[in-house]
Amino acid sequence: MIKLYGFGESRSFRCLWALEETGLPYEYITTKLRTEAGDPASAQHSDYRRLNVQGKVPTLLNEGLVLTESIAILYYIARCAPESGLLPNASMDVYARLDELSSFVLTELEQPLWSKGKHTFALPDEYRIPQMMETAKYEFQKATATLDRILPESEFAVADSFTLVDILLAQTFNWAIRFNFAVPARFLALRNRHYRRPAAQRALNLAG
Ligand SMILES: N[C@@H](CCC(=O)N[C@@H](CS)C(=O)NCC(=O)O)C(=O)O
Repeated sequence: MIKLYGFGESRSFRCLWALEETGLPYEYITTKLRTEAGDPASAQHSDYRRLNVQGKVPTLLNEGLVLTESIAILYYIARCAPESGLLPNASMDVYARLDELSSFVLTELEQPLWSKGKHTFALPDEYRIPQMMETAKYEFQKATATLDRILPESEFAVADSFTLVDILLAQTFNWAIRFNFAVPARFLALRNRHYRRPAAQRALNLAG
């Protein structure tokens, strides 16, 4: 059975939500961030770091397979449950668009959010640059303005149905809200629309 190690509404939430969308059987293991390595539930514990060298979440295990990148885990879950439509049965062009948007989320949209996280709590004190916050706000504003131009004004990002890129977009805007970034009304609505899905609500309950 699939095991997913995760923490709260961090990037692991993408994967937890996807599992809930599919109905696949799985076990969710809360893995605490920023706790002492001696805590057996800590992402810094030596047992966990044997699975995930960086001591980060998420990690997915399934029958000897170990995956430690949220996007790879999302695609894997989607491929384990083709009937979920998280990866739609669609044309090459639709797939290419889905890949492009996934890449945009990871390389453009979430980077300023992660910059804020790194320079607020994740990096050692001596490597934090307070001025980074203004840069992060500027970069996020640029990324959302771009997305506003490239994302169609439809219910779903691609293929007229809910896919993994909708999870990625909604979870990333949720992250932006939690980190007090200025999220345009259109993307607040996107986040709210997709978070109303029963699978998202179940995942929120599990994530705690
Ligand atoms: N590229 C990885 C990044 C994973 C990552 O950085 N996870 C964060 C939580 S969102 C983490 O575990 N950070 C460790 C910490 O903050 O101590 C992915 O997308 O899965």
